Amino acid sequence: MIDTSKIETHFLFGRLDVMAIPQDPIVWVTFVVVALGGMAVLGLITRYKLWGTLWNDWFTSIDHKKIGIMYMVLGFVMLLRGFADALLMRAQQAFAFGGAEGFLPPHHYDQIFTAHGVIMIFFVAMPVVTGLMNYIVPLQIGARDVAFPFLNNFSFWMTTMGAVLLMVSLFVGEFAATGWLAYPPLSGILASPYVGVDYYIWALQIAGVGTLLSGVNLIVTIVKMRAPGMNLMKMPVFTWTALCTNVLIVAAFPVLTAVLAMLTLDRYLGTHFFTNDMGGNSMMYVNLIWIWGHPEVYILILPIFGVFSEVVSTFSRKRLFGYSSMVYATVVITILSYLVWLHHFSPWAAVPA
Ligand SMILES: [Cu+2]
Repeated sequence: MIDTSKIETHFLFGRLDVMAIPQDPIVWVTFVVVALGGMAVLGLITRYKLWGTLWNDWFTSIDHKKIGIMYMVLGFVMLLRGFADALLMRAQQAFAFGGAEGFLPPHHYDQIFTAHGVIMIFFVAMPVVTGLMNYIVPLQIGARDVAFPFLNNFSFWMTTMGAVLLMVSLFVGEFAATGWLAYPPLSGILASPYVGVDYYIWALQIAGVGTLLSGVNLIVTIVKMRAPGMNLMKMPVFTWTALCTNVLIVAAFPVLTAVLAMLTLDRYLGTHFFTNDMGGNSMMYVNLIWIWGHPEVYILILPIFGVFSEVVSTFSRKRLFGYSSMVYATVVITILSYLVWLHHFSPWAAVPA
């Protein structure tokens, strides 16, 4: 039994203390640059009196096109962070070549490595794909908006808050140093006692629920709000891939929510879902996370397949070749993606595909 009372917690700050302010000059420089850049942006918004527009026409908008654009902006902003992480990793590998230590201590490198994976999947690829579906699907089916426009805005802000939480971890505390899927026992309280994995859990939990809600929203939109006469086999192929993607989201994301909740219980209350003793089994985590994780790969790629199909047929000015076999193939991928998660259990299991 893990004695969780040994872990010091403080009122309001939980496990954060003075040591939460990073001791690393790389992080200080980043903080100064981010603070100056942030103030410059806020200054420009004030200078050009854009606060009203930003709040009324964008942040609180329930228009599917504007929410779609905000999703894609979020994705591209986070791409900058993910790209910076990639540069740091590659630079470290170049400097640390042949026995040299390089400029990043191992613990810091592991955080960058983890943050890069989490950012690229959850806060770059997902927002860009979700944004694209939000923008395009109602137009393709002739609907005025999605089925639940307010929920759409709420989903966007859930995803954004997850990204904000992840960004805060850069300057307060640390991020997980566990790899992007945080396998226990490494992500358990004994191997990772500090706040990194907690940031990981809450950022993904919040963003994951946002994604689930947006999945429900788009399924209802596609099923219930098509223009009269547009039966399923007349739907544009991008809408088909969007439908399959959102079915995958609604089936897979609750598993992510549950597995993260169990990891939370293990860490906070000393339960033993994934510990190596007391009846726990860390392989259960690996199974559950990949039952979400393999479909996740298809959540990201199916809409892009749809984009390829639409773009090629549009610019070659021909009807899409083999529309119905394309649709059936997409539906079969949707089902098959639930049956093959075991291929992630090989020794090179970190390969995310
Ligand atoms: Cu896979």
